[in-house]
Amino acid sequence: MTAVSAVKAALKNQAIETPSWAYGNSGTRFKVFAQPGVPRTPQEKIDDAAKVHELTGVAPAVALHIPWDRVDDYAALAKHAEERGVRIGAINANVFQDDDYRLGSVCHPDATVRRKALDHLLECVDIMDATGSRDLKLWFADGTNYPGQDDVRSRQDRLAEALAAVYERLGEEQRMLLEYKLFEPAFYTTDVPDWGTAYAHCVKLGEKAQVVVDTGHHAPGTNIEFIVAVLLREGKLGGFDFNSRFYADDDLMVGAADPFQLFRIMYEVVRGGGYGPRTAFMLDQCHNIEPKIPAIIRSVMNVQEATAKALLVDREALAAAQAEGDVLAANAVLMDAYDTDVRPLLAEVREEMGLDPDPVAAYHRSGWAERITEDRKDGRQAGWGA
Ligand code: LRH
Ligand code: MN
Ligand code: MN
Repeated sequence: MTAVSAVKAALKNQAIETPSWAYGNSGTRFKVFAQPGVPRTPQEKIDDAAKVHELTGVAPAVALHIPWDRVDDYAALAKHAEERGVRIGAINANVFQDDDYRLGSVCHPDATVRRKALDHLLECVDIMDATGSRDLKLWFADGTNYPGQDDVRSRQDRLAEALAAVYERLGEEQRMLLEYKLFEPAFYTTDVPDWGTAYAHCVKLGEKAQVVVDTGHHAPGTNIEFIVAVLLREGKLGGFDFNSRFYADDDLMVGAADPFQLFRIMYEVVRGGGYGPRTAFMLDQCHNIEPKIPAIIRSVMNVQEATAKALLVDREALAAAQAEGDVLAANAVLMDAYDTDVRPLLAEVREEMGLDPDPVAAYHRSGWAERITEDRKDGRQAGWGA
């Protein structure tokens, strides 16, 4: 039986990274619903992220998206974060929001566009240097819409060339996290559609290149925990973009659609030795209709709950049942952990960390929502893509 004290210690050390873009306005392609108090600047996004960390104790980093979080002085931005008790997490490159990228970015048939995209990726590494960020997260919207539109294999060559140039530029402690996505915005081929493609590129590049699993980027029914197990076994799991999906890349709160899947993923993480700082546990979500900060707090708590359950799995009993080929007993061990109500345990963990046992209630009592609504009345609210 896993000692509860060890489980608690592991939970106290958890680090979940929140995304700057989740604090800004977002929507679907049909409508962006503006919310009061939304940050106007990257600094204000960091302030909100710091509030989430203050209340949960386990969200010490905030991921940036460039150019959405473009500032003149990145070292000053990192200092702003540090002064508020958080640090800059992954730098997310953005080579998908420019007219030049209609036919792709690093896979584009025109070398001039490819160069422009590569320059942006290299600029992101400069930003990592300035902010102390460890991870460069690369997601490419590249792909084609129609059979014959472009040569699929040549596009892989162009991709490999760009990735190699970025890899070369990475510092000793820096990593490149390559994110895959089944489809969207490209509808016929996507240049990095699955973990196999991402893995193949990362293996060629070397140790500093790792795969990132966005939980919303798979076909329905995909066994994501299996992918996690395999990537960990190969030393190639760099991290997660956590969110929930019902249909496609819905970007809903992690653990909302399928908490059991999240538990299964976290179990493989724990089982495979991936529970630690080498795995970046990031959220990648958009809160279109619900209040953003409470939704992010809730998401952090959902990851904590899945993690607690994963840590509670009686691994000895599980191994014994598996060795005996006792299918039902083995399954029961896993389900016992999943069915445990870990909320009292997490409340205790928070109290031991000097936190309110109920971070959402603490947020509502804090007056932060009223304060930002008042303070941020003037100016342009940051939005997805702004
Ligand atoms: C792409 C994606 C990727 C982007 C983010 C905004 O769908 O998951 O991680 O950077 O959304
Ligand atoms: Mn993502
Ligand atoms: Mn996505």
